Amino acid sequence: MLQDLWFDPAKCLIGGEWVAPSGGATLPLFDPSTGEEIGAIARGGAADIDAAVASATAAWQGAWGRTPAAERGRILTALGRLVAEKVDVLARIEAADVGKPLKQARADALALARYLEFYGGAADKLHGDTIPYLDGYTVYTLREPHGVTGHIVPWNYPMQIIGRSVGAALATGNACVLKPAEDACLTALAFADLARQVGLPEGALNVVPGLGSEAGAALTAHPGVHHISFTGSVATGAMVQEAAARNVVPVTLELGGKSPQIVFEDADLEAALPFLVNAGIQNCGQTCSASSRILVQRKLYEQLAEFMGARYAALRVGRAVDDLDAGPLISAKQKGLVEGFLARGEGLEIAGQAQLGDLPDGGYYVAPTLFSGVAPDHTLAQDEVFGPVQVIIPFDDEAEAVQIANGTDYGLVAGVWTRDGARQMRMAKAIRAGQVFLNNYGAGGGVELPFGGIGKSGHGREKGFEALYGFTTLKTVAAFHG
Ligand code: TXE
Repeated sequence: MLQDLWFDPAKCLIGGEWVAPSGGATLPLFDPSTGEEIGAIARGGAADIDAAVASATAAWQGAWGRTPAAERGRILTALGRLVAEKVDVLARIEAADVGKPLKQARADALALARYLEFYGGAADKLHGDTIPYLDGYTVYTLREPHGVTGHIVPWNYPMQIIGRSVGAALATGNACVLKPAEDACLTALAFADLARQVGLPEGALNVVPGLGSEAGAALTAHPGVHHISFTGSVATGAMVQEAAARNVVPVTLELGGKSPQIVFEDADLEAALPFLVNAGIQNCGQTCSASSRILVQRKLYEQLAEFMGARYAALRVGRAVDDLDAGPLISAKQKGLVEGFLARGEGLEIAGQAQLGDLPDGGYYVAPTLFSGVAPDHTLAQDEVFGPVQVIIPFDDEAEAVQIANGTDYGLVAGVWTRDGARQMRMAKAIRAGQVFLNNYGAGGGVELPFGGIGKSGHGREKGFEALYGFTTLKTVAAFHG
């Protein structure tokens, strides 16, 4: 087992206590960098979810529900500080668990700390309105927590996604049941234990690791859960929404994308180039907002393909601890999925590809690959690969750029590179996406910036103040006093 762990990951954290899952079952834990089995995690099931929901209900109706907003904020702020102190250990745990290069894992831990700082500060600044109404009435609104919130988190950015979802839910007074991904539950458990250490009341945050089809399905179908936030695949997101619909429970879905960066011939190429490649290979391409399509105005096409191709050829891939440009993928399953896409790219021109050096045989590595001249309707230009694979697509004019950019089922984010201010404004309006970046991509991932998709990228908004609205329900109070 990993040296850095100070807890037993074969247990769940329910009601402030470490408890073995009811059947005592475990799942194997693999190091993606080597493929070696390095331990075991809890395989929680329906009975554990029942216990976690009961404990969250008691917290929401009890100590946590009575905690004033300012005090909730203080607890989250203290938790953010503790996370920041533990950045190195959290990064090492994450790197071993998900194969992320250490620097990127560290950035995730710092982002988690920043979410807690932001939502800690916001907790006592969310309020309702007074509404002018008929003579003799005073009308006001109250923003109240949903109650028990369920959080189903994927494996690609566990710490960041926990920060944006659990952070906002706790800030608004909800009690949470968190089901981390079976491939990445260690930092979720670590986080919940740190929360306990700073005095989060028992039951306010419960973590039940396990399979999606068992613990995940039990959580989404549970009648005691009042809101579900899910990040993952489109297919699973649809199942989550169906299950929640049976209990008429609201859901927030973040389901990834096929996000473009659109490069016009007047773009500042020097500024754009690092973003064009990094946004495709960060976290080995396993990023919901990865930019997997590069749309280039035809005049620049050859030059850009050459520049980007050279960057690809220089990329270094290694174990998480080697801390290079890219690590392994999360799992053998994900490696198989990405290799399937690469096979479907056979016959296409490869503008650049990283060389895999001397890597552990069992690790889940694939060579980052850039395809050029890809038709907009090709599977590589339509479907989410979730691996270090980008395509370059040429276009002639603005109208065609918009048509290609909007021509997938997804709509999460997009980047536009042009010096023409009027065109920037037109493109920002024309693109169907939850976030549009003008002359940048990702805007540094700011926790303040509302984030979410349209179309198959999902619905609802996370991050920023917007998330606080999503984790509350609005009550209107109309008082008649004559
Ligand atoms: O996703 P799943 P997987 C996409 C990406 C990737 C593909 C498959 O394209 O290649 O999904 O990844 C839980 N009820 N994204 O199989 O199944 C599961 O335990 C409730 C994009 O890992 O969606 C995990 O915690 N929960 C994405 C979470 O859902 C269930 C991030 C995600 O797993 C469940 C990850 C069920 N029936 C993958 N089945 C993004 N938007 O960033 C599974 N889960």
